[in-house]
Amino acid sequence: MKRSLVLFVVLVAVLSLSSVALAQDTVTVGPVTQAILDRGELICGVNANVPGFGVVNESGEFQGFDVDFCHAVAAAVLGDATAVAFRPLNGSERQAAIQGGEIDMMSRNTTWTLSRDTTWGATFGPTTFYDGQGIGTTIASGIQTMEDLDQGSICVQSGTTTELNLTDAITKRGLDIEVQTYPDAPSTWEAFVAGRCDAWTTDKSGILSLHATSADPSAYVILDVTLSKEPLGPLSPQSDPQFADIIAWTVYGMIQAEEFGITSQNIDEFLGSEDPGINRLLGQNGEQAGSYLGIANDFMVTVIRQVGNYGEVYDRNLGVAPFSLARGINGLWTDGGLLYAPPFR
Ligand SMILES: N[C@@H](CCC(=O)N[C@@H](CS)C(=O)NCC(=O)O)C(=O)O
Repeated sequence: MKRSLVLFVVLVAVLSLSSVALAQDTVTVGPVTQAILDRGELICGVNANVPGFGVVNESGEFQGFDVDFCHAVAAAVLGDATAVAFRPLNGSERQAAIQGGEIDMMSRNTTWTLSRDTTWGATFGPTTFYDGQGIGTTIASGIQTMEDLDQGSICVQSGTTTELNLTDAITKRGLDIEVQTYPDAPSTWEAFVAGRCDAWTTDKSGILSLHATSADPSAYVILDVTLSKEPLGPLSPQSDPQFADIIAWTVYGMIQAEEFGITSQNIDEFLGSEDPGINRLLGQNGEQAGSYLGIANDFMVTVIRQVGNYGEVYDRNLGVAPFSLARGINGLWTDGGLLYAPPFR
C-alpha cells in the first residue's frame, strides 16, 4: 500500500515534469527564424521615400514608424534592435521580395487585402497603422471635391491598392479623369508638383508625409474624402508560422506596453512588479511569455527597452513636426481608438 502510494507520487511528478517540458518543446523554430538566427541579422523590406514611415536620413540610415517595427522584431529574435539589414522596395517590388524569400519580413505601408493575403505567399501581421486613401492637390487649384477633378487628371503610383481604388472611385462616380501612373513615390510626387496632374492620390499618411516635407507645405491640401480603408502593417513569408507569431506578439506587446504605461524610460520600475498581467507581458516572476514563441522569455523587456512601446514609436516618428499627426483611430481602444492587443496568457 505504502509502496504503491510512493509509486503514484513519483508517477505524478514525472508526468507533470514531462508536461512542462512538452509545453516548451512544442515550439519548433521555423525556417525564417532559423535563418535570422544563423545570419545574426533580420532582413527587412521597407520604404525609402516616405518620411515619417520609412526614409533614408542624412546619415544614410533608414528611419521611420515602419522601420521601427523591423528594429522591434530584431530585438525580439536576436536581442539586438540594430541587427537589421534594410531592403528598400517600391510598390511593385513587394510581392516578388516576399515570395522569393529575399526578405524575412516587410514593414512598408502595405495594405492588408484578401488577394495579397492569399496570392503573395505571405502572412499579414497586426495592423500597425489604420489609414485611408486620400487626394492631395494645391490650394491654388481651387479643387475641393473629387468631382471637381472631372475632365482633369490625377497622378498615382503603380503596383498599389491606390491605383485599384482610384479606378473604382472614378467608375462609381461616373467621372472622366485622366489617370497617370508612375513607378514610385518620388516620380509620382514630382509629376504632380511639375503640374502634369491636377491632383495626386495615395494613403493619407503618404500624402501628409510628402506635403509636410515639401518646399512649401502651406501650398497643399488633402481633400475631405476617404476613398478606401488601408490597414497597414508588417508581413512575413507564409512558410513560417512561428516567425509570423513572433511579429504579431511583438506588435501586440508594444501596444500592451503602452496600455500598461511601460516605456523605454521607466521599464526598470516594472521589473519585480506585483501585477501578474505585467509579469506575463514581460516574462517575469516565472510567467511564460517568449517561451511560447520559442524566443527569450523576457523578449518584451528587450523590445521595450531598445525600441519602446507603440506610443513612443508613433510619437517620435509621426507625433513630431513637420507631421504632428494626431493618433485618431490609431489610439488605444481605451482612448476610443482601434488598437487592442489580445491577452498575454
Ligand atoms: N498602402 C498602399 C500604397 C502603398 C505605397 O506604395 N504608397 C506609395 C505612395 S506614398 C509609396 O509608399 N511609395 C514609395 C515608393 O514606392 O518608393 C499599398 O499597400 O499598395
